[in-house]
Amino acid sequence: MLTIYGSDLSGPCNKVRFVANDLGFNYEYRRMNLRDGEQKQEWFLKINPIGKVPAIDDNGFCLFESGAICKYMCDQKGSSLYPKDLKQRATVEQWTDFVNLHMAANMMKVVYNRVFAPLRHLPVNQESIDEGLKFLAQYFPVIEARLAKNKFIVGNALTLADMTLLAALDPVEMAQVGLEKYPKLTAWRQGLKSQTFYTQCHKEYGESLKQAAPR
Ligand SMILES: N[C@@H](CCC(=O)N[C@@H](CS)C(=O)NCC(=O)O)C(=O)O
Repeated sequence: MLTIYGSDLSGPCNKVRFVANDLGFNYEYRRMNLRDGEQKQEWFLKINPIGKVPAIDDNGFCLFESGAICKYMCDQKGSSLYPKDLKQRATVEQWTDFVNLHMAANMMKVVYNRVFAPLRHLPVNQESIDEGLKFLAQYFPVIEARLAKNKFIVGNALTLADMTLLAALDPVEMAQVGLEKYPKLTAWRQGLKSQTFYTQCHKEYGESLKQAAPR
C-alpha cells in the first residue's frame, strides 16, 4: 500500500496528491499535524530525515521531495505526465523547474506573508511580498503566451509542469494575487480544477485553510 504523508495547506503535498489521483493510485493519505511538529517526530524522521512533507512510503520504499515522488509515481505507471522520450522529458523538466524555481518560489513569498504569517501572528515582510509580486508579474505573461498557443504549458498534453503550477497557484485568491489580466491562465486553471484528480484532493484550497484558524 502506498501512503502519502502530507498537509492540506502544502502546495508540494497537493501536487503529489493531484498526480497520485490522476494516475489512479490507491493510497492512504496520512494528514500530518505540522503545527504540533509531528513531522519532526522520530517515527517520521525514519521516513523523511529532513522532517518535511510530502513524503511517501510505498511498501517500505520511502521517498521525499515532491518532484522526485511525482516522477517515481509517473514512471511506475508509464504516464505521459512525465514522458519517456528524451527531448519531451527534458522539455517537461525545463518548464517544471521554471515553475518551481521562479513561479512557486515567488508565489510562496506572497502567500507566506499575506496568508500564513497573519494567521499565526508572525511578522509580515512587505518587501518580500513586493518582490514576489514583481517577479510573478514578469512570469505570468510567459505562461499566458504558452497557453495562447497550446492547451497546456508544454504542449497539448497535460504534464507535471501543469500539476506543479496548478498546486502553486492554489492560494491565489487567499493571497490576493489577481489573475484577471491572464484569461488563458484563468481558463486553464478553471479547467483543471474541475478535473477529478483535483476534486478528489479538495474542491477549493480555502476549505483547508479555514481549519487552520489560529489558536
Ligand atoms: N521542496 C520540498 C518542500 C518541502 C516543504 O518545505 N514542506 C513544508 C510544507 S510545504 C513542510 O514540511 N514544512 C514543515 C517544516 O518545515 O517543518 C518538496 O517539494 O517536497
